Amino acid sequence: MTPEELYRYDVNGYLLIENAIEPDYLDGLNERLDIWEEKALQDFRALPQTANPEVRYDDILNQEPSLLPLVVNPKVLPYIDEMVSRPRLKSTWLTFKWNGGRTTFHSNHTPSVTHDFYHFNGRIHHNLFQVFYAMRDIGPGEGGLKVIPGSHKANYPPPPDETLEDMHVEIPMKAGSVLLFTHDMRHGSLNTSDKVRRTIIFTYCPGVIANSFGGDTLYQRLFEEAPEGSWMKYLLRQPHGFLEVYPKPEGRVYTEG
Ligand SMILES: O=C(O)CCC(=O)C(=O)O
Repeated sequence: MTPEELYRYDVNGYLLIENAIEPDYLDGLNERLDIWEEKALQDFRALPQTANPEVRYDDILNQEPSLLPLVVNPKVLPYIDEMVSRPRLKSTWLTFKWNGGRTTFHSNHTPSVTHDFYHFNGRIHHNLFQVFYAMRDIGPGEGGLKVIPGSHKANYPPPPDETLEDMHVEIPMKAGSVLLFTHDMRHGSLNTSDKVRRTIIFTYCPGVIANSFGGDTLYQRLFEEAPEGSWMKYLLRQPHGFLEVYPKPEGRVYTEG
């Protein structure tokens, strides 16, 4: 990361990177996601009227093989390597948000939760690093993430979110861009448009942290299929709650700023 990126990320808690997915790959992914969106529409129609108009498919990586290259996306890997100690992939999900679809504001900072912890100890460390891809343009009001920049370093617990609206910064995104952020930063979203928001979200964590669900073998099949010594294999390995001895791929993939 460049010194400017490090400064911005550390102070704000997020960084937006455009053109993070090559146009041909993005088109191919979106063809696959069209099929998922048809299914999501059926699932959405089956929701009770009072439900949040959102459909989310967890563990999407094991269900949609076209997403596999995103695990080691060369535009994102340097940031993972630099800001997550001995990283591994924890969660993957696909979400569609229709008009009114929302994620209520949350974060785990103040009081902080160990699995979420952002801290600085000679370098940035995350226990939960979010990689949030826009699969189509997300314009203002179309459900882009709203954040409170810097709130990952807050010292007081947040007051009710409706009192903080003037602090919310909405982040519109172009299709194929990615928003990197610490889950310690307060964030939420609301789609007030008639466009369906389509996003893929991956979470990376240090190797000592377990998966939220699916157990330690969540990615075992993909791990076994990945080439020996590759970043793919490394990021798909099982968590190890104590001293981790699994060899990290040689060399850093980022350039020191
Ligand atoms: O889908 C959203 O708008 C929110 C995503 C989120 O809360 C997260 O990535 O932690």
